[in-house]
Order: sequence, then structure tokens, then C-alpha cells
Amino acid sequence: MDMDAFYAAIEVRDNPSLRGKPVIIGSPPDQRGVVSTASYEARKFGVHSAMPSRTAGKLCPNGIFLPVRMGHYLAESEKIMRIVESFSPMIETVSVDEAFVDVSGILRRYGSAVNVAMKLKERIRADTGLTASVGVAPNKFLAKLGSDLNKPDGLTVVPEDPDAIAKFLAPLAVTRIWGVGKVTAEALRKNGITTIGDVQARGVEGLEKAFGPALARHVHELAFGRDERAVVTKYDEKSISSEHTFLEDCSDRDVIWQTMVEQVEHVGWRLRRSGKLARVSQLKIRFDDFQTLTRQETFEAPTSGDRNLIASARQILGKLKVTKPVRLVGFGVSDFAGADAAGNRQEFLFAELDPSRHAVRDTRLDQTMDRLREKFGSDAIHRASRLTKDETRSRPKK
Ligand code: TTP
Ligand code: MG
Repeated sequence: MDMDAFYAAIEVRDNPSLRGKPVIIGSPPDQRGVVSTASYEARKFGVHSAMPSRTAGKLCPNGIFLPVRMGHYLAESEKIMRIVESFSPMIETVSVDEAFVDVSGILRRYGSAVNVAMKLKERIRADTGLTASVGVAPNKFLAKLGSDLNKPDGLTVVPEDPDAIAKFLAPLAVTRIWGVGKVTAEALRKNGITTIGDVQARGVEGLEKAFGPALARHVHELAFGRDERAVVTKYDEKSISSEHTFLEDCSDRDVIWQTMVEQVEHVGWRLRRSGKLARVSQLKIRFDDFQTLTRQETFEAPTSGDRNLIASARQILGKLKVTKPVRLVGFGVSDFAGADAAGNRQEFLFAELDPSRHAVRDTRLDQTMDRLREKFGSDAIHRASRLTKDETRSRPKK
């Protein structure tokens, strides 16, 4: 399930005079910054997420630019996820507007997965006034792909039989394969591969020469719609992680580190919200050729504090040899200890026994930042260390 033009759709619902108009959510067109999303009317002009707002302003001069109201969208997201959860607790939320639901346990009650999808869409529309697009499929890759194919307000049923799946996928662009971005697609095109059908015809060996074994196997499996990943619900969450794929592979060490800190802060926030302490941290780097390095480290004591998490990430990253352009950075924590109140109190106590580590101040800083994030969204506040040099320079002097 994936909501349609999510932020824009909420603004249009709240202000019906915007209906049918090109609405663009993000920075204004005369300022630095990007588009978060755009209504389908604005997309006709070529406007899309992550595009510089200046470009969007040129493409769509009559676009109605509105600022991001993150807190509002997050509240809406929670409402929607509660609706999804009321169908089945087997849900995995992927982002603010996207979730996987394993419906195998509720098939008997609803008769079929398609019926679940129809009922779910109806409920979301009735309770929120917003539309969702849904893909019904035997696995996560195909369900996500299906949810994307008939947007907005779509319902796509992907076949279940392996041969029918292969036929269904064949005419689609290779970029529909999860993990195949612009750069990979360009490399594939040079090898005469533009559709998923071309990948199917090539076989793993044919792909290996161009991409190395890891990527080739991944692309080949997905080209036939094979995906064994389970729906991971919050009940079996044994780790918390966050990763970022660069739009273009990145060789700038500062940018790589800043992006890593952003992931660490996001993980720290979710860790503290879950009321857990972690014993182990893990760092992940994927290079342009899909080679992936992961390294773990055990904390001196279980922790949920940003300073400890960042220090650990810095230490691990220092040991890794980053010699090639980086495609993805990720950070995660696992091996959880202690429950909410007890755990946090323990860390506080520990902090007060050891003021030399500025631990009391750190804990208060984390708590204050978390409160701001709860009010204004997860991107409301970040450490200055993550600002790029460029951004630091462009801040107005007070
Ligand atoms: P998406 O589901 O990718 O986009 P969408 O819901 O706006 O449109 P679609 O109908 O194609 O699903 O992302 C959900 C929200 O996340 C989106 O409304 C705004 C936000 N977002 C960003 O802020 N920046 C981005 O680069 C992307 C992709 C999304
Ligand atoms: Mg969406």
C-alpha cells in the first residue's frame, strides 16, 4: 500500500480550492531547496520529488508552492497505519506513506487478497479522504511494483504463477527492479538491456560480466519476480537501522560522513522511542559495483545516546577502506538490552556517576532533540556537523 502524492494530497484535502491544480510541496521556487512531492497535475509538467525547486518553478510557472508541514503529515501517517493495522497486525511500515501487509492470516475472513485490498482502500478513503494505491502479489517486490503501476487510486493484481509473472514483468522498464537506479540502468542500456524481458533473456552469466556476481544474481532473481524477503513487523524487530542511497555515487568523504551521521541520528531517535538500549552497532557501506562492507562493534555498555552511537560509527568508518565511489551508507543497532524506564534510568545513573563524559548533558540534549522531532518531524533538527560546507556558508549571518 502506498499513498498517492501523499503530502500534496493532504494539502488538497485540507483546502479543496487546490483540487485539480498543480500543487508542489517543498521549498519556494526562488530559494535553494528541493521539491518533496507534487500533485499529479504538477507532475504533467515534469515536476517530481527531489528536483530543485528552481527547476520546478521554471517547468511549472503556475505551480502552487506550499511548505512542508511535517508534523501534520506524520499525524496523518499514523492514522493511516492504524487503519492498515486494523486489518492485520502483520504489517511492515516502510516509510510515512507505504506499508507491506502479509494477508495470509486473514484470507479466510475476507475471501481473497483482492477483497482485502478493496476494503483497505475504501476504509482509508472514508476515514481520511485520501487515496491509496495497492498491489496484490505473492511477495514484497511484486507487491510494491504493483502498487506503483496504476497510480493514483490504483489496484493492481500481479499473477501468482511463475510463468505468468515472468510474462507480466517482461515489458516493464528495467528501472522497475528494486536497486536498479539511473546509473545501473545506463550501464544496462549500453549492454542492450532496457526491459526486464531483456534481463530474463540474458541469464545470470550474461549479466555477471557486466556487473559482478552479487548484482547479477540480485537483478536476475527479481527479473523473474523471485523475492523471499518476509514482512518484518514491529514485533520481530531485532534491530533498528537506517540507510541512504545516494542519487549519484559519492566520493566526497565529508558528504559520506555527514550522511552517515544523519542515519545514526535517525536510528538513535527510533531506538529511544522504542525504549531499548543497544549492545551492538553496525555500519554498512555499499560501493558503486555493489560490493558491500559491513562491520560491527560492541558498546562498552548498552546505550541509546547519540554521542555514543556517533562515536562508534566514526570508529568503524575509520577502519574501513573507502577506495571506491559509495552508493549507499547505512547504520544500525541490535542486541537490545533492558526495557524503557529501567533502561533509561540506568543510563542516567551511569551518566551522573561519570559527569566527565558530559553524559548528563548528552542525555538531556537527546531528549530535547527528540521532543522537537516529535513535534515537528524527524528532520526538524540535526547536529551542525552534518551541514555541508555549502549549507554552512549560505546561512544568513545574524
Ligand atoms: P512517495 O510515496 O515516493 O511519493 P508520493 O506519495 O508523493 O507520490 P506517489 O503517488 O508517487 O506515491 O513518497 C511519500 C512522501 O514522502 C511524499 O509525499 C513526500 C515525501 N518525499 C520526500 O520528501 N522526498 C522525496 O524525495 C520523496 C521520494 C518523497
Ligand atoms: Mg506515495
